[in-house]
Amino acid sequence: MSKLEFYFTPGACSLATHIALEEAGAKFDAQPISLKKGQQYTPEYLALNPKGKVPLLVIDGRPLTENVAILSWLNRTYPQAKLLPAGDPMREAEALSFIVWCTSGIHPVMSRFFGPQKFCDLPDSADNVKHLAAEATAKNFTLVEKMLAGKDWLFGDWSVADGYIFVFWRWAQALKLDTAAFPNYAAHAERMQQRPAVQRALEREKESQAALDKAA
Ligand SMILES: N[C@@H](CCC(=O)N[C@@H](CS)C(=O)NCC(=O)O)C(=O)O
Repeated sequence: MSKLEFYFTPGACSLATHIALEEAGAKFDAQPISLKKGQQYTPEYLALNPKGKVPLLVIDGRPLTENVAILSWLNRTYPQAKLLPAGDPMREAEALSFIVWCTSGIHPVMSRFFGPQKFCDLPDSADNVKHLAAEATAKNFTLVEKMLAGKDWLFGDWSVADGYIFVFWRWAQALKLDTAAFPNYAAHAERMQQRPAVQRALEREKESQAALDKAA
């Protein structure tokens, strides 16, 4: 088996990969870094990931970035875990299409809440950036809500697509967005929290956050 080093930040989008690692039963060294403290910009980290982002999975010394690429690699490396739908290429492609939308459609919109000044640096524009982000997020969540109607999981059995949308649900709660219109999505988040692999990932993220806060 490959030696895996997983760089992540508690609560960040790297949770999608963190959950998949746990669901796959992978053995890995957890390497939490603090984005708040700028640890993504240290020379050591940039040597591994010049983009200065999490997640990063170093596989036998070779760095792999981008959630979608890492999730695809995990799916192929741990086929027994069925991280993407197996046996039906179209179904697998649909799930892949969905996680690409997570990374390119949902995530960038929600990023506006966390750094509005990166999207518009005109004076007093932050509230407007966030207002527009809230509208666009509600549209995205409406699509997710419809996809979850009458289903436990997005693509039949649990897949990494479910892990990915859980990240955004948690962000919405942390941001105190109004999510009352999304009961299917809320129930999905409840189901996610019942999964032992998800509980392990969340527990490690909690402990890692405490350690990062404590460190100088
Ligand atoms: N498309 C990338 C996005 C990675 C990304 O934007 N990660 C954020 C955390 S959610 C980050 O590391 N931000 C640090 C920064 O921009 O300084 C992926 O899905 O892996």
